[in-house]
Amino acid sequence: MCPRTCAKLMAEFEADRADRLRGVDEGERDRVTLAAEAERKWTEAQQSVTELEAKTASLQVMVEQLEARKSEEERVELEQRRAQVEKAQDELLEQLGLTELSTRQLATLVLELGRHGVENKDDFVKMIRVQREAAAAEGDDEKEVTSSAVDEEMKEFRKRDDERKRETRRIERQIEERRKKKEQKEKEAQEAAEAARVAAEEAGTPIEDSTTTDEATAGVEEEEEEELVLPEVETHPVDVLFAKLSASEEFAREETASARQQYDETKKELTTEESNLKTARGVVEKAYGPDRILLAVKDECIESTSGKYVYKACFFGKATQDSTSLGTMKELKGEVESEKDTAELNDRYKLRFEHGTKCWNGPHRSLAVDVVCGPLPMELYDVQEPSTCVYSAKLRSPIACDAEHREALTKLDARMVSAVTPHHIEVEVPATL
Ligand code: MAN
Repeated sequence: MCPRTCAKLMAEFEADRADRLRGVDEGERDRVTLAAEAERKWTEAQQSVTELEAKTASLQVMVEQLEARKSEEERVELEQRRAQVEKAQDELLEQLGLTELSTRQLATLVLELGRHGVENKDDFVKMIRVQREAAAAEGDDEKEVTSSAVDEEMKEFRKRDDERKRETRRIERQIEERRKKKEQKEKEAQEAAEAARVAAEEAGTPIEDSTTTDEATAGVEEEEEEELVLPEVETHPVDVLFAKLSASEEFAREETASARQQYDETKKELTTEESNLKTARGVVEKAYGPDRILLAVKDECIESTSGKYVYKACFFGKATQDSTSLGTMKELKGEVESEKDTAELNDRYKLRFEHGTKCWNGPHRSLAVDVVCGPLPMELYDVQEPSTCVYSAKLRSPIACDAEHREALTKLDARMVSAVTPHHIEVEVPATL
């Protein structure tokens, strides 16, 4: 019996109950907002999947077409390159004078090359010439060996090269003269400075040592002279011919390059969109509970400082204790479980984070979060570690404020109210409500 405290207890119970119901009311209102947000996101995600499916399908077709075009262009390029190389080879053979040689002479030439190799391009041309002369001697008419194009080229080249060598020697001599002249001037300047120093010393006004020779040489003025440049060495005519052959081997068509580029770019775009589609499908394939309510908060993270740690849990993401992983959120299976007849209203929504960093000598860390009905903002609280590396926490969120919650709450509330009416004053108010 509580004749004196009954009224007070009753008042407290009523205040507490009113508070609680207010929280539930607000939570329910916030849940309506969240449900609308979830619906919006759901429609958006579905649209996104539809769009991406269409986009990837058309990209797929484009990629196939572009691949076919690329192959065709590459085939044409190869064909044209072969023709170019052949043409360049023919020209080269012609210019080197190899076309006039018999198979036997050509074979001899190959053997010669195999046996001795060639030191330089001049030797190469010489070896060819030997064979050409042999070919002429074999002929009945003992005709003169006509010069090949490269022979002619080389004659001119040699003339120019001799001139270049003479010019090089001339300039090198000039450079040497200039160097000597400069040395001489420097020497004279040093001697003059030294003489001045001695004279000053004798006159009793010595000049400080450091201001003598160095400054004297620095004082030697460079005369304005034209720059001496050695003539450039010209590329050997045979090298020029071979360079043409190499260029033909590099032959590339712009059309082929552009077809290749278009194919590569489209293929890359397809890969990107396929990955976007995968992500979008991942969104619509998940379970989000009644009204798909959890989609509204997908990727949101809630933090809580407890003891010396900061705990963080992200919907459909990871949970951490500072930088230590407490696991990844387990996908919900179908609808969120609802245990209708339980008095533990607040435990109906459970989120599990599993397979976090392994505990020393223990399990992989995990966190179980019970979602409790309450208004926004969401709050993570009551973080505990009931056994080593096994964590639990509560999350206040409108998510749990659904119709079933209201129904169960009403029933429980009716029971509680009748339990604490004045004619049953000996009944204790349960701590849970
Ligand atoms: C860290 C934290 C603790 C945990 C120990 C186990 O200190 O993750 O919560 O109990 O490791 O070694």
